[in-house]
Amino acid sequence: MLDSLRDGLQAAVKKLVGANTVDEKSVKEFVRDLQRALIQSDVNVKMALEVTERVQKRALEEKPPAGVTKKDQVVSILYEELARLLGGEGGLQLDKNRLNVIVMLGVQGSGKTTTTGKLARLYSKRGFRVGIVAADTFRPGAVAQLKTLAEATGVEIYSDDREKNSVKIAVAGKKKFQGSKNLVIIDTAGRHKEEKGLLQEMKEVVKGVEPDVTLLVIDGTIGQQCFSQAEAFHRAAPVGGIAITKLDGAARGGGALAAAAATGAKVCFIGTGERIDDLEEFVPTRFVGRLLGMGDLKALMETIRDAEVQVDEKRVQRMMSGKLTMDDLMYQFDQMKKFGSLKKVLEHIPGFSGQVDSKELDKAEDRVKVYRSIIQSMTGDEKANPDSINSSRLKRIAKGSGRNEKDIRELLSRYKQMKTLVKTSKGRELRQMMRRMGDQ
Ligand SMILES: Nc1nc2c(ncn2[C@@H]2O[C@H](COP(=O)(O)OP(=O)(O)OP(=O)(O)O)[C@@H](O)[C@H]2O)c(=O)[nH]1
Ligand SMILES: [Mg+2]
Repeated sequence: MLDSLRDGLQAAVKKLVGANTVDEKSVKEFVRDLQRALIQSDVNVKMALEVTERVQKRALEEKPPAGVTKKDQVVSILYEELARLLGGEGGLQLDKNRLNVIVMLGVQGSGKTTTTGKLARLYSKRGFRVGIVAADTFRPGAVAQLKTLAEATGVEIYSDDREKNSVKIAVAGKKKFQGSKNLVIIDTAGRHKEEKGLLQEMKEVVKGVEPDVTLLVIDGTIGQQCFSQAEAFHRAAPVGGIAITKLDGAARGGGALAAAAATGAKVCFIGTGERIDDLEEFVPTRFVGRLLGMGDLKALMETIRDAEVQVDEKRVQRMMSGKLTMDDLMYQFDQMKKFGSLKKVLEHIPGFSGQVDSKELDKAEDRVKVYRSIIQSMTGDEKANPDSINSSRLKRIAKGSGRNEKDIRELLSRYKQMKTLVKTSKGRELRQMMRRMGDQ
């Protein structure tokens, strides 16, 4: 999907990551590469410049959060800005407890009928009772095409071969499914004797059925022309959402997506192939993540934010006074885990520098699980004063936690190590250490 854009962006990232240092020169070069990749994908020139200027400004001005390298930060800025360019999160807000009506709009061949079938499949899988309505009375074969799709998805279809008025069919279809279904999708005509007639018919269908969503279907291969097409439809009937089809291999897909988002209407779905399952809800962060060969950006961003370890000042003060409890130790382990999971995420991302031995991390996490269960079996007094744990207490804790005594001795020795570290370190060093604990 969107191969050329993906290749262009990935090449730019690779070059940045391969550079010795990230300085003004390499950032500017990175930004030029990005511009080229976006424009080649038919992203409107003005938009491409705007987004890359923001990337450049932020890359030069913002400091990376603790534990994140400059390169990683610049790449994550790119993710954020691209996702922002592509608008908010897609999908539709539907309520299973009532009848939801979707009317499909779009010019001929854009993919309305196919997308109707795909949506029927998607929402049936999610437990909706779906009915589809064949309100395209213009194109011969339209009803048969939809019937085949209805069969493939196992949803009920309403059609009326004798009725030539599409508004009447749409209204009758909605009425028929009222009560028995909770989602009705109405497929309309894309062809008409004249364009004005098509827009007029749409207006009437929308007026007649009062849909919850008018979903405009646009062929993604037209690139940035999406913008004017969406605007023309929006004037005729307010567009509630956009589905962009044929993004599989569409060289101009990047432009189509950006232009559609620029109309202010939400891109809800993207079609990525001719098969019935080739439809997905459009989630810009996830999409951009995939473009760059990584997972969901949002998840990554959250992990990065989580990993910006906040040093708990009260805790530092107490520990400085020589009082170190088992809870403090657990707190440290938890901080380590945050860093660990961040590194694990980063590790899967080409271009990110996380050189992590994930087996080691897993092992460390397993140990922390063991320690946690041991600490849970301690009394309040034992947790506050671990030095009071003698051999009979040790036996009791082992029994209570289901762990062996060796594990408990190991935990106690980690506690002692930590205590020695705290004793010998100064306040500033301790804060540093708490921040960096897992970063080794
Ligand atoms: N590759 C690819 N082809 C698609 C996609 N969506 C639709 N198509 C194809 O595009 C062609 C037109 O799709 P239709 O669903 O018939 O379009 P329509 O908007 O209903 O067309 P009219 O009924 O004539 O207005 C078909 O050959 C579909 O298989 C997609 O996401 N990817
Ligand atoms: Mg059709």
